[in-house]
Amino acid sequence: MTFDRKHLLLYAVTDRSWTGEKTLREQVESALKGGVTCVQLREKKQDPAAFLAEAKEIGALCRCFKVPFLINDNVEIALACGADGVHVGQNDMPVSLARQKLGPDKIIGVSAHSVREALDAVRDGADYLGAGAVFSTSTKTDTSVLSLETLRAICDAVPVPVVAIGGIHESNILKLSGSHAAGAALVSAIFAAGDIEQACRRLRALAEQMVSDNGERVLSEQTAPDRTERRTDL
Ligand code: 3NM
Repeated sequence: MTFDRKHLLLYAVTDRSWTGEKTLREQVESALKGGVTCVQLREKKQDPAAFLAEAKEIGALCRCFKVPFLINDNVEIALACGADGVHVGQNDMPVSLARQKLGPDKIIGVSAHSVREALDAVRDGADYLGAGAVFSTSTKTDTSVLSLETLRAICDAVPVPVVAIGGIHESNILKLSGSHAAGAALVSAIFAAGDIEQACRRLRALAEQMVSDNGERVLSEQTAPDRTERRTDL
């Protein structure tokens, strides 16, 4: 799949905390129907066999909707299930090793909390960055809140798109307007919602409004160097 900044517009990161009445697969299907543009399967406790079976099932669903499907932090599962790529954190597999294992065509996203981490990730082969937490969140406890100035500095420092993450809900997503983020990544605002499909429809409209302020940045990215030649001067 050819990766584009538009895929970061409304990015769903899974969490099975709110499954029960519905399976995670059903919840992801509702999110896809509601208009999410990327899905990351994030499993921290699942045993490998169950993780792989679920990844195959949810990956097939994402393919039907032509939405990129990424695996959090597990390159082996990503390769085994034919995912479009992975997302790695600063304490996960090094980006250069993930790139080596996945080859040049898979998507690699990397979490970055500062301009330095962002530049290092791009140098090592990241296709996009996740920057956060942009607001306080109880979904991930080992993260701290970035200022909106830092988010914008990260977006402006790198030649790849950046998705904002952490504590983003319908009530605050428009505060990211003008940050130059390509979109918003959300966990609880999607998976804890009573009606996931409707929540995603509303979030999608708000995300579109949020990025419509970023016209200048998109134009300058279009004139950026060819991304197939990985930058080594960062
Ligand atoms: N990564 P919610 S914050 C998975 O700061 C994740 O890098 C973060 O969950 C980071 O949308 C986060 O429910 C959790 O706040 C985001």
